[in-house]
Amino acid sequence: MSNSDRRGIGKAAVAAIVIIVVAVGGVAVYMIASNTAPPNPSVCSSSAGSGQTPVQVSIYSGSSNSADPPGYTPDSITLVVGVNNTVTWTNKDSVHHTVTSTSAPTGGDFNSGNMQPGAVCTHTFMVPGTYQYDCAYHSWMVGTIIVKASA
Ligand SMILES: [Cu+2]
Repeated sequence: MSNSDRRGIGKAAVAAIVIIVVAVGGVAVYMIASNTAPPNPSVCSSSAGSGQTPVQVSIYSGSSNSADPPGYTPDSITLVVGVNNTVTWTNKDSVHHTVTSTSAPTGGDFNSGNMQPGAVCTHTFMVPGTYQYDCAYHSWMVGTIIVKASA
């Protein structure tokens, strides 16, 4: 093999490495951008309302699949202020999700921010009304909460 042949192989190898680095970097940037951009600050807390056991909502395994909606179970719940007005969502899926209100009574908007796999978000609802929420990453994930004033 001549010296000029060796130089040609070296340039091809460098070009291949550059292409691989750019491709991998592009995928990494896309994954970060699509997974870590929640729209609002998180309202999650770790504590329930006074003496309450939170109502449990599961973000089940496979909820990121658009063929397996609605992504939350139960997807519709009714709460009464002072009785059971605290909800805990648990991300049991293998990808990131959010719990983000799309429709809420005035002052009632809520957002979990990014929830990584295994993450838990607890929120206490104080404003009566009807709430709709979705996942900021998966538009087919939708849930409804009805909050009633204390009796
Ligand atoms: Cu999601």
